[in-house]
Amino acid sequence: MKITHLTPIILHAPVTRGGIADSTHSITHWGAPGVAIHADNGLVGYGFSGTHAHLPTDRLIVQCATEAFGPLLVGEDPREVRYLWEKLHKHSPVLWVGRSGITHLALGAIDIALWDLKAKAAGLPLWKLLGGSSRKRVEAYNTDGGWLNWPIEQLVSDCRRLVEQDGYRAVKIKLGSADANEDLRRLGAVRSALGPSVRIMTDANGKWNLPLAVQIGRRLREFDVVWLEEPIAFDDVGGHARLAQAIDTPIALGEQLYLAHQFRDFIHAGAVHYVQPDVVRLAGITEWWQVADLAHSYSLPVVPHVGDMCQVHQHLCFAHPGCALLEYIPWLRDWMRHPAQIQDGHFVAPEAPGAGMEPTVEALERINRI
Ligand code: 0YR
Ligand code: MG
Repeated sequence: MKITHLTPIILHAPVTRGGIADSTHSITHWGAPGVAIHADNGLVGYGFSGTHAHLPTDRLIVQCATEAFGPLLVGEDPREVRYLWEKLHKHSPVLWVGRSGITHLALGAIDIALWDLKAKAAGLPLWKLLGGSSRKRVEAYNTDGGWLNWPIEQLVSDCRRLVEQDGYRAVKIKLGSADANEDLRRLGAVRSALGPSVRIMTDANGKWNLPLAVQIGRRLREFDVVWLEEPIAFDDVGGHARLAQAIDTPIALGEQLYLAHQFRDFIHAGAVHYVQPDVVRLAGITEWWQVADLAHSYSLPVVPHVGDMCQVHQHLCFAHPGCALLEYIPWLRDWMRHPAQIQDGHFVAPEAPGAGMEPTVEALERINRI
């Protein structure tokens, strides 16, 4: 089996109700720039990054994947994915210009597409190829009711619907409002509406400085919050280590870390409790697995961030022993051939061969018009 060529793909999927915001970003679309990798036996592997759908940067990512990395892959056997990852990551002229950022996102999309091909060639869903079991329980927590631009009434009714109608037992709400007291009012309203047994996660998307994070972080105890996510700048190891000493609520982070080495530094410093590696921010499944093993060896739970809109991570969660919980956001579901299925707040193990990011035929037609 040999790779013949790569083709670029850019998906831009609308978000819920036309626009969402957290404390640092407002977006109307979720971006999935990526690649199709074609093999000489007719199989096609798909892999994507996850972005805020800014077309000029999405073009750079797919161009890096197809034009810079692509020629290094042609003629190779895609099933030798770990070898190819090393080849692209360590011994390529592309990495001379970028150890993270666009080159890393491009490599991530390629790595996912290679694993997709490997799983398709084996005729297996990725979780099975990786040794997982559909008997494992992987719970979903839902982030799509908790956006910062929802007025408090909408926030409360969305969270109620997710729990009472849709069967989720855990939801995440965004913090980092201009007025920190407003954050506490919103959190309090959600806690009273949902009652004591539903788990609530919080995410400040890096908005605060350290003293404010300590101040608000200490108040979170009143609301029995599972974790406080990205309270301060996402790459500040020392700041998070100090915060972890100062508050009771556990810290979650990782969605913006590019490198396994960065996770090592956070974990070693005691600066993170819930580890949130993202297969589309790290360089794909290959690097994600290293981070998950590392976190697991420190007895830290691995709760992936949903940059792939959970299509790949669900496979990884059915296979990795550190995973029992995964974020869910539905924006890509109409664009994927086999969208993730959730029943009673738990993922249903996908049966289709591959790594889970194959677009629908209609999505592929829409792409050509971007
Ligand atoms: C919007 N999940 C997150 C979205 C989300 C972000 O900026 O990208 O809120 O990825 O923090 O935990
Ligand atoms: Mg987050």
